[in-house]
Amino acid sequence: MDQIKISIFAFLLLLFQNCSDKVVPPIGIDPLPSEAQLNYQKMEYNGFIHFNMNTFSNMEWGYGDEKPSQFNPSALDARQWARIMKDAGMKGIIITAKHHDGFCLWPSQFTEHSVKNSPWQQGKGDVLKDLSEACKEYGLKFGVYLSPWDRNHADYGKPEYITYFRNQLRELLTNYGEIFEVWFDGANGGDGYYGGSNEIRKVDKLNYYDWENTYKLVYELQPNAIIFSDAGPGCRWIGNENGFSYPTTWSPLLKDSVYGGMPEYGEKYSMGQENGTHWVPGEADVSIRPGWYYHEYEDHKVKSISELLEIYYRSIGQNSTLLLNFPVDKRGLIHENDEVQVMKLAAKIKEDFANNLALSAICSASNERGTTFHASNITDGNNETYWATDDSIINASIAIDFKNEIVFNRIVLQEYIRLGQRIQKFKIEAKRGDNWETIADETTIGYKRILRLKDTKTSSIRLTVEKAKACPTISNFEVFLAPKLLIPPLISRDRKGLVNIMMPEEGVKIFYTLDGSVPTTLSEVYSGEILLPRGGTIKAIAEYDDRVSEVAEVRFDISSGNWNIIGDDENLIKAIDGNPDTWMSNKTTENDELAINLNEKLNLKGFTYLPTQQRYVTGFISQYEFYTSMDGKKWYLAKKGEFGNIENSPILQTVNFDPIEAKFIKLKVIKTVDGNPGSFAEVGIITI
Ligand code: FUL
Repeated sequence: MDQIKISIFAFLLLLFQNCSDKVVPPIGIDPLPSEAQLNYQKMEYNGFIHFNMNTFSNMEWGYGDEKPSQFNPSALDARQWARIMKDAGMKGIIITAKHHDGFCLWPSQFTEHSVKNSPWQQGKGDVLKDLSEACKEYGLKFGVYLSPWDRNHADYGKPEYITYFRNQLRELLTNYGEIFEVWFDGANGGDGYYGGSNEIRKVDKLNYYDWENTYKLVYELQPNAIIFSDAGPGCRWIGNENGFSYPTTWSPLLKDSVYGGMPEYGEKYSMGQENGTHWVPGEADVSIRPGWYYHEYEDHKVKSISELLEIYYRSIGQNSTLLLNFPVDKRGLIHENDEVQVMKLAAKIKEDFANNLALSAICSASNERGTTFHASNITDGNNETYWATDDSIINASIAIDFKNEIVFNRIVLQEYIRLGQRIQKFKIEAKRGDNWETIADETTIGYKRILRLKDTKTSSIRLTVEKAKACPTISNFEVFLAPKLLIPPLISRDRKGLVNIMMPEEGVKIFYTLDGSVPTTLSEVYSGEILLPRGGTIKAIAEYDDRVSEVAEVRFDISSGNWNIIGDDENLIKAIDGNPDTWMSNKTTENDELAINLNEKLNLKGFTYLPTQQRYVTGFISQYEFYTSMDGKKWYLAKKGEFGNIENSPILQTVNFDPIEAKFIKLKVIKTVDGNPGSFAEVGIITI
């Protein structure tokens, strides 16, 4: 009888162990995300809007002495912003309710420095109301940027300002429905108007704002809001304004060592820490143009599809959310150029992730935690199910077997972050014949990691976790073959006349012509050896797998290889080095000119001038005189004139004149837009 009892007991114990094995999930590894943070990370891609007084004062950081009368958009339409962002695939929008200059886009009852005293809608308008309603209509979440620094307010730097700041916060978080993110910028203190004091005010960034109590207010009014700052607590700045996070990016942060605006943040903390104490995921912010605010002179500088795609893969693909900024223009609209580019990105993302090759594959793992956390959870399209191993098993592999050989170049991985970010090191192998070949050696995964790999043919892919804080938990494993990005190739030429054609992606072929005809796949293949020192027209296409790009066309004149600049400043050469990203300017506006010895007699028909292309503009030449000479002593005025719209459109300026023979040229600055010495990125001649 006892025997039977023991057997029944043993049987029940076994049954219990088996059952518990099936249902007991791994325990979470601290720090863990909150529900609100999980929802926020799932949003992945959001839009930022910088639109405020700076849009009208043409500044990036207004001083604070601007007048409400300056704010007057002619055709503001927040529904256009929401439509574009929705179509682009974004999930939420954050707007600069108040930037450092202190002007408020809503009719705050605590200041006169707001839309209520502007001509826009006779002072009856409220941009936040318009946008929050548009967001609702388009199914987007809504967030606000409220600058802690206020260069307009008389009390900035004193305790009274904190009350003002919180009063404003209360208005924003009470009157516009649900707010998903509250953005507190790290730029704090400096010179400003401050109610007419016009002085420098420094604050103790660590203590002045008493952030803990401000956060309390936010959570009291909007319990699910994510608070952004360098130190979180909801999400953190990624440490640069390029939109790039890091191949190793941790969501945990040593939060208590960080405060907003600390100088060493970018280098020391922005990538998160393996031993971080709080869950504060990274948010990568970047503008679609060089500036955060609209400047007509950047209409030609909207980021290209290759730049935007790079940002996408280096932010969302590296365990952070992406916040892409649109500088809304003076009309109150997202500019046409910006819309075109962001929609190109949307189309490319769709194309890259169109067909998940892992969906019909068979998964197997070196270890599975009971039967609940089995291998095929990683390909079931459900992020709430995941593969996990037994607690004691950290080094484990999971393989995906395709029925036939496939070709792929992207892998998407996701950890089940509800249980913490665990993986510290992993590798990916592809099966070639009977061997496994390592194709990637990486560190973190986190919420999402996207690997861009070479086109690889295989019948099976294996992920091996080599180091983790605890047993791995992986919810998603996707495999794609992203088509090559086929944009018109970028053509440039150096001083010596050597043409460079950039391949947008490895494996893409470039075909070109020099006789003016349209290139086809039967034209010459570019291999890096085209010399055009005497000029010519080059047309090129990119090709991959029988698909071709649009044609790129560039016309070059005589290159500057034999020229000398007159003068001994070593920077002068930057004006003729063939690189539009380098530039020079003279030290003063006195005798502000650039003279060049062409070292041969040429029949000149005109000249070209490109001002600096740097983000911070200076010395755009608006009035010039152009001289020629045969001996460098006697100069003849070939042309004088204006670069009419250079302030707004600093692109290559081309000037033609009646042909004249010359060995020397001189471009003399008569006037620049800002009164600074002229900036010369490139000067060229026209002979053809
Ligand atoms: C920075 C600000 O100073 C910029 O003007 C911009 O708002 C950017 C998003 O954050 O720190």
